[in-house]
Amino acid sequence: YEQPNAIRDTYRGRLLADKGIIKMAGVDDNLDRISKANRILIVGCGTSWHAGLVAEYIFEDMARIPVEVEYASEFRYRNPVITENDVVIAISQSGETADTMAAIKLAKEKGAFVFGVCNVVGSSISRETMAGAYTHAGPEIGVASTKAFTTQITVLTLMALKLGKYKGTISASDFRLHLQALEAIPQKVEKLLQSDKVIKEIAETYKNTRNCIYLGRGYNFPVALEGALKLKEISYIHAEGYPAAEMKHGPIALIDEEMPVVVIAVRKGHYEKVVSNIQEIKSRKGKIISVVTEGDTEVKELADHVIEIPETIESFTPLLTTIPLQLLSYHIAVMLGKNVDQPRNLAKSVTV
Ligand code: F1P
Repeated sequence: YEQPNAIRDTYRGRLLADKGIIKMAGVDDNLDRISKANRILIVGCGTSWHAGLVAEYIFEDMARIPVEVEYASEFRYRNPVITENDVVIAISQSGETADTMAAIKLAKEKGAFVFGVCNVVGSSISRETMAGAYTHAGPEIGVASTKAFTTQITVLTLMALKLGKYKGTISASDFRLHLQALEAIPQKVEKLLQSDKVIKEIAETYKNTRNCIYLGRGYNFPVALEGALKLKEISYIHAEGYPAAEMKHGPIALIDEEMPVVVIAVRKGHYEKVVSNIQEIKSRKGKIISVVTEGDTEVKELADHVIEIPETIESFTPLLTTIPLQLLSYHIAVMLGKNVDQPRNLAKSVTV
C-alpha cells in the first residue's frame, strides 16, 4: 500500500517530465562511461535479481546496450570474463547481502565500473560501489521485498531512459511519452489497489493449494518469477514461475484440475500468444487466475478469475502487474495464519 508514494518518492526531484529531463547524479557523472559499456551485467539475489531481469528488457529496448543478469550468489563463485568496458549494476534492497557484496568485489578486481542500486543510505553496498542511485522506498518492514521491487524498477527505468536519450537510441517523442507514463504510475497503483476485495476472494478459493504455477511473457516473465517467490516466501506454498512459452517444454505435464495457474496476460506485447497459452491450460482443466488490462474481454471469457490493472505502456506494466500478485500471497499467508512480516527461515539481509 505504500507503493504509490514509494514510486513517487523515487522519481521525485529526478524526473522533470514537463522539461523532458531526468537528473541522476550517479549516472550524470558517469554518463559517457556507462553509455559506452560493451555490456551491462546485473547482479542481485531474490527479488533484486528479478528487478534485474526486468531491467534487462528496459536497457536493451531503450539504450540498446547488451545486458546479462546473474544471481550474485552464483556469479561470485565463477571465474567470469569481465573487462574494463563492462558496467556491473548491483541491486540490493538492504545493501548488506553478502553474496552481492562478494560479486561487487570480484567485478571491481576485474576492472569493471560498478554501480549500485540500494534502498539503504550508507549501507555496505552503497559504500563499496563506485557510483549509484538510491530507491527512496523507505524501510521495508517485512522480510520479503515488495516496494523495493517496484522502486528498483523505477530507478533502473530512469537510468535506461537517460542512457537512451544520451545515445540517441530512443526518439525524443518516445522519451517524453515514457516520462509522462512513468509520472502516471503512482495513481494507477492507487487505482489497482482497489481490487483488493477480488484478490481476497481468489486467495480464499486457493489458500489450500499445495502448488501453483505463474506464467508471463516479455516484460512480465520476471513478474511471474517474482509472484511465485512471494508465494513461497510468505505462504510456504510451492510455486514456480516460467516464461509462458516455456510451459510446453515441461511444466505443462503438471497441469490438471488441481493446479492453479496465474497468468499475466496484459493487452500488450505478445497478448495473443498468452491467450493461446491460457487455452492450453484450460483444455487440461487447470484453474486460471489472470492479471489483465482493464476492459479485457478475451481472457475474461477463458479465465476462472481475473484481476484488472490500468492501461500503461508495455515497459511499465511490471510496476502494476506485480502488486496484485504480492497481495494474493499476502492474503493467502494471512488466511493460513503465517507471519507475513517474519517468515520462517528467512533473514532480512542475508549476511553470510
Ligand atoms: C535479497 C533477498 C530479498 C528477499 C529476502 C532475502 O535481499 O533475497 O529479495 O526478499 O529478504 O534477501 P537484498 O539484497 O535485496 O537486500
